[in-house]
Amino acid sequence: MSADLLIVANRLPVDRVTERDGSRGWRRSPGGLVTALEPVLRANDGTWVGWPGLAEDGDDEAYEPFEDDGMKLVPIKLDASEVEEFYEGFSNGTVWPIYHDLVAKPEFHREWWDAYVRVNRRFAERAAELAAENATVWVHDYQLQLVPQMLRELRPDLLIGFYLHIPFPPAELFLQLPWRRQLLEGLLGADLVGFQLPGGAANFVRLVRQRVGHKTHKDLVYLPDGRTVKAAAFPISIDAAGFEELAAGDGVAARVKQLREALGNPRRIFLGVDRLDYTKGIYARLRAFSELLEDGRLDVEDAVFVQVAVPSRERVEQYRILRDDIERLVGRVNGDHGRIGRPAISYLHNSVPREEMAALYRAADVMVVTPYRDGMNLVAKEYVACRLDDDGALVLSEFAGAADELRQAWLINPYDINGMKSALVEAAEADPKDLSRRMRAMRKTVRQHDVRAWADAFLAELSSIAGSSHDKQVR
Ligand code: ADQ
Repeated sequence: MSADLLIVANRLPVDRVTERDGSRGWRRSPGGLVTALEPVLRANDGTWVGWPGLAEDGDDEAYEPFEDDGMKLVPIKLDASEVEEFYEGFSNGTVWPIYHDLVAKPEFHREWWDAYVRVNRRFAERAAELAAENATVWVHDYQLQLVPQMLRELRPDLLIGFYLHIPFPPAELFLQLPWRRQLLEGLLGADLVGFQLPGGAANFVRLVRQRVGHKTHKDLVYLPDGRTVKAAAFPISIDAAGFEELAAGDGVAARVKQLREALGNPRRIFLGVDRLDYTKGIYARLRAFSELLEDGRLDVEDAVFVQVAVPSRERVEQYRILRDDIERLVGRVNGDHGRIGRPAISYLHNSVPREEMAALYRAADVMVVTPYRDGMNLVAKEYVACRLDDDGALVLSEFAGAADELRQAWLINPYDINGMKSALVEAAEADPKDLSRRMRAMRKTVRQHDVRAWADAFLAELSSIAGSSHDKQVR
């Protein structure tokens, strides 16, 4: 196998599953990244390298390269201690909280770092084996920040792009990392380092200048070996047309009606949809809603909050604590404010199929997206894409990357509970003309900047680097 385009990501676009009859199979993960990269992968006869999402199960066949629906996939094996130390540990217990403004306390363990280096090397070595001469390799996200440098050492002929899906923090936070220099040098192995927002790219370039000592000019870093690395923003998006089509389906319209009825036909449905993560601000938003009921500014007879939380990182202690806190709050609010058959908060701890998600988006009058920090937040964009009638209100945290584009949302500071409460009431009571003006503008933005445009922009920038005379010399 020899690929001209390689995608390297922590997860494969399919999950290893056990069927009812006990046989093992693969199930396509429905995420936007797969939708975005699939056409690019096909057009370039590309290959995707990633972990299938379970600790090594002894079934070696599961780790052979295979094809799924025309996509070439190469699984990488992690054993149970690597899942614990590389994935749950360094990736999600150290990097994730530091890169999200220290919303939770990061932990630093040298053995977690050792596992991170080891697993990054495994990904790099596999990519080096698979890539054709002068191929393009696109490495994704915070779990694999060392891969660009490791890969470049093994294969200097390759064109290497890296994209970070989460925020890149300011120096004050990043500098806490005992391995800060190694991480910066890891990323500098790429020709192009992509971020969600220009602020992330600027933080990175400043750190490289101050801490690694390389010369920089605007978004460029000049390395002593003559190579140039570009750092730039490529805000990710969704398959907007796909969501519109889904939302327009007959089944979805019928389901919207059922949902409203099941909720007691309230005048206003508020909706939250998130991975159950402490960065998403789920607890504070539910508290804001419950205070509105207490204050009498909302009434349980005509307002309900639907919160769908998809289980996430359940073996990490902070996530278990968060789940307990949220579920205790939901119980208390429903106990205090609900009526028989009329809970104030309708809470699901579950993953929801795509059609059901579209129905929920269409049923919701106010979408509430309140992360303390979020690289982009695709849920906000999905809601907008599904509002086919240009109605509905979006309440959106200023600290989500999406706030840069969705300026017509009710933008809030998630730390300011009173401000959030006012925005929820204003959004729920807004004049339909105002709603329609805002939603039309946001829908236009999401349609114009969809996930295809995102992938095309990144890869076009990367190949223009390949074409620049400076890099030709180096290669
Ligand atoms: P996430 O932190 O996972 O992504 P987000 O961008 O909102 O956050 O994407 C979540 C995805 O999961 C959405 O497509 C949503 O539809 C889906 N989802 C959420 N709850 C679900 C449920 N209960 N059932 C089924 N699906 C559900 C990371 C970064 C983000 C960045 C993305 C993409 O943290 O900031 O936007 O990557 O780069």
